Amino acid sequence: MLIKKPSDIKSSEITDKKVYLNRRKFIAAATASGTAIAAGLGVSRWLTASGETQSGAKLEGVIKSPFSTNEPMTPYKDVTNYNNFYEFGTDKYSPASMAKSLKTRPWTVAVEGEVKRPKVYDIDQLIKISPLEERIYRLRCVEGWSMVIPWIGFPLNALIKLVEPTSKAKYVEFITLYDPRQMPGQHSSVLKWPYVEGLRLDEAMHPLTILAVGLYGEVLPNQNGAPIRLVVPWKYGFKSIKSIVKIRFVEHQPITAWMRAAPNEYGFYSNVNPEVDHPRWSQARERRIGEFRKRPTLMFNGYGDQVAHLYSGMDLRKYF
Ligand SMILES: Nc1nc2c(c(=O)[nH]1)N[C@H]1C(S)=C(S)[C@@H](COP(=O)(O)O)O[C@H]1N2
Ligand SMILES: [Mo]
Repeated sequence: MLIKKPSDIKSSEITDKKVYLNRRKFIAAATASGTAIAAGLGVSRWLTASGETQSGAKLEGVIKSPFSTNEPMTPYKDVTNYNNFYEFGTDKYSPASMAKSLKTRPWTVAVEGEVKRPKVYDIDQLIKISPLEERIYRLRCVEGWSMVIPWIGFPLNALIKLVEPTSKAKYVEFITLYDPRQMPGQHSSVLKWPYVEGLRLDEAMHPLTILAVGLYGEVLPNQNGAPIRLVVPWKYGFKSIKSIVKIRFVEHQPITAWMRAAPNEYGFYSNVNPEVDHPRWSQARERRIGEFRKRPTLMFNGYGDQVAHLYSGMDLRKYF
């Protein structure tokens, strides 16, 4: 099985987070108030005395998933400081600081459209519909880099079963918060806002598709898409839409933010495929963050055994 036994975990993976947090503690200790707070509380709580719902709070009772990879995880500091989140700027380093001001409570997710039980879920209610699982997945960005991230979340299909799609529901559309006062990148016209993504209903129902609410044992940092984001590990990273406020079941294929911006470069499916290049660069290889030498990109990002059947008979050059 793919479940990681404690003996399989490299000590570098275990120490990385501690070392990083100690460094953060050290920085905080430079300010008077930081010192007092850092002294009394556990590493993941000291930043956020206000409790469970804040980024950095520890998530309890998380079960390990058999769908996890046993590859070494990307260091916490890279996962949380090298981000694509255009609502907070187009460079990789700005979301870590710019997204601090995003208010993730109160937060609701409206589930609507072609479903028998449409509902506006409060985020704290939504998190409880299914047991939280740790899923260590590869994430392959269309730009040519990749990471291995220990997400915490639950299968999207748990939510889909609750709302009961009608026979007309063929696709699922996901929509990010639109609030330019909180998301200054939305003043720029680099994309048409809000960010929109979509999946075919069978892709959305696939057991690998999750809604993530945490990573590395903690509530999701804002820059990673708090309070709730999609993770579809066999597709390019941009399909994994962040900070979702609406999930809509529809009859027709949604037009996603990236298709709208550059339809010849970003298709609806966007399955990781080393044989179909991006018009402006090859997708044959990738750089795993933290590694020097490039490695070959795997078909469906290495999840082919689980997902290839979804696309049997489809021309993946046409449906890219
Ligand atoms: N709303 C929104 N979601 C988004 C993006 C974005 O700019 N806005 N960037 C996407 C891209 S290109 C990638 S690679 C992943 C990055 O996720 P991470 O920063 O948690 O690694 O988020 C995706 N989700
Ligand atoms: Mo990406």
